[in-house]
Amino acid sequence: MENTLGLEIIEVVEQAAIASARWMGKGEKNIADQVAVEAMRERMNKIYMRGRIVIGEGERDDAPMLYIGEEVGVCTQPNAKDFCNPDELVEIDIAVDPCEGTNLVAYGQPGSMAVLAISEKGGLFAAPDFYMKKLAAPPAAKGKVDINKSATENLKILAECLDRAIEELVVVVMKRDRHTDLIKEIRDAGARVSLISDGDVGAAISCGFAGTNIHALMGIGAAPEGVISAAAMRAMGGHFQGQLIYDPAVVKTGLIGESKEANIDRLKSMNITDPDKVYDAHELASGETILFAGCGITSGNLMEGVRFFGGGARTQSLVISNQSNTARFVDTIHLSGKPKVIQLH
Ligand code: VTB
Repeated sequence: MENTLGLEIIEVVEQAAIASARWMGKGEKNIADQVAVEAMRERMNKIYMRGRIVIGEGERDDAPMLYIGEEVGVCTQPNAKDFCNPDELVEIDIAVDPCEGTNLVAYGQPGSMAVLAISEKGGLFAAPDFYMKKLAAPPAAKGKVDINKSATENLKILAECLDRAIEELVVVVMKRDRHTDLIKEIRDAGARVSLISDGDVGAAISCGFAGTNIHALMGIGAAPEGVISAAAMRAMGGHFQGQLIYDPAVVKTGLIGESKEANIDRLKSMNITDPDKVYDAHELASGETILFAGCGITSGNLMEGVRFFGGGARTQSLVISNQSNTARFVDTIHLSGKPKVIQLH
């Protein structure tokens, strides 16, 4: 599954990023998202595959495109029998976030990306639309830091694993009221906090790469995106743990259902009987084959954003594969008309 898909999914995230980047800085987060969804779906439906969205834009009734359960790919289309042999094709599950960090795009802020993760059927955790407490850290700290431990303890472990002083560590936390105590604890422990307004997927994945100057992601973000982060971290051997947050009182901002009790019932109906379970990357992305792809919309720690030039655009993407054990940065020049001069620098 990996060979052709690995290349095609680059184009899927590139197209979403380019479409969204046209709305950068225009203060229209819904449009920036919508055009990314449309572009991602259109390119995805040209891939010779039998795909199913397991994490997407929402339930079918709320989201017309890339909704949970939507079938995507050439071989799921009504006339597929004419050119696909369904028996030969592996069914794949796909988690998408065509515009991760819609506010970032709308306000021209760094760190937004078009992202997706792919595995064989059943290989990605179909996370409910709740929140998730997350801990991401570099490969050297994998299995050593633990979301059940305090931030202070984890920072000590992280400093040891990375062979540096706590004061040298940078922890990314989303700027939210729910993180007031966490931010204080990290600062009291001696580490430095990088506050972001949105976009914790990019922050989580940045922990997997040396040289980003990000050593951990801590705090509560959205659960579905947690699965995409976990897929990337699983594929590159980084640390990722997530725990569902179903109590609206813990989140403080954002809507997660009517009450804690109603949310527990909803989880039960999804066969999640232990709502407090801590999931590691291998449980959130359990498939044998895991592929992650992301393309910068606005520039961030990992990738450049989309840059338009007369006659085209230039993008930077990242594809991570647990099969080839590669994290591949792809720099692409997209020519929309007749090429004039390709500017290399
Ligand atoms: C967003 C977004 C993140 O979580 O903040 C969201 O920026 C949920 O948090 O990247 P709020 O409801 O408090 O805004 C993410 O989407 C992903 O985890």
